[in-house]
Amino acid sequence: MPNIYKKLKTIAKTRGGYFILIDPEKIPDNLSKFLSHAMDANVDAFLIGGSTLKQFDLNELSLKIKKETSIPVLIFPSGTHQISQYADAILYLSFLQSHDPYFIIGAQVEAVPIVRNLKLETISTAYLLIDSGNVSSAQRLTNVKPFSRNDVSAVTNYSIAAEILGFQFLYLEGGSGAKFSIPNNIIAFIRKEITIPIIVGGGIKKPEDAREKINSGANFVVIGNLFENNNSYSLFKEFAEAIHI
Ligand code: 1GP
Repeated sequence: MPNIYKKLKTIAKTRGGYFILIDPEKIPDNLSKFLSHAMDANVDAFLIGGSTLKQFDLNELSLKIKKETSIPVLIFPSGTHQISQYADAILYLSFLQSHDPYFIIGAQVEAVPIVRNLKLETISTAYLLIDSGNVSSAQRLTNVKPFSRNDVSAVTNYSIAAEILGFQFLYLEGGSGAKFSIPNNIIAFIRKEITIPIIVGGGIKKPEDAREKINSGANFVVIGNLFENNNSYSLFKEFAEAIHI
């Protein structure tokens, strides 16, 4: 059984990492072509999942990715209904700033029998939502109030708490389709305080934005929305060149 966490940690130690998010509600029309371009661009992992309560067949999507690529598949769940035995691992998210215990520990307890039964690798991930100019689906689904873009100290304190509590990864989320990406100064500030890998996603629209996130201290950058709405496959490689530094 490959240990995806170890593999990602090694990447985090050596260079920037590149994740593509595939929302099962918005699967690209020509998925095979999409996957082959992702392979050519050396994408480090696919995140699959979406901020919806709908039940999707993640098995079919995971199997297709596994059949056509050698890129690891990480589940990025919006709830316990989004788990597939064919994925390589699941980002075991805890929405730390929520005031509803369900999103901090409730769903995670609910998921235990499922992940144990499937023997799915889990990567504990503290998930923090930062205001990025519009109401994200994550916010709509959970009612969580995002951190203000100026509240560097609150986001940093939550990030430090996440590391102290033993989370393996930190995910700084602007929300899919965000107007603005996570501010570079927040990433840089947190980077000085914690050592666990930092994933940054939401609203990244240009390769140079992605590079700035890596230069500020992010270890992994997630691109979702942009590729759903863009058939320019050359962008896959342009992002790779910007991120794999
Ligand atoms: C969303 O961070 C991811 O959860 C990716 O965001 O779709 O805006 O790229 P985008």
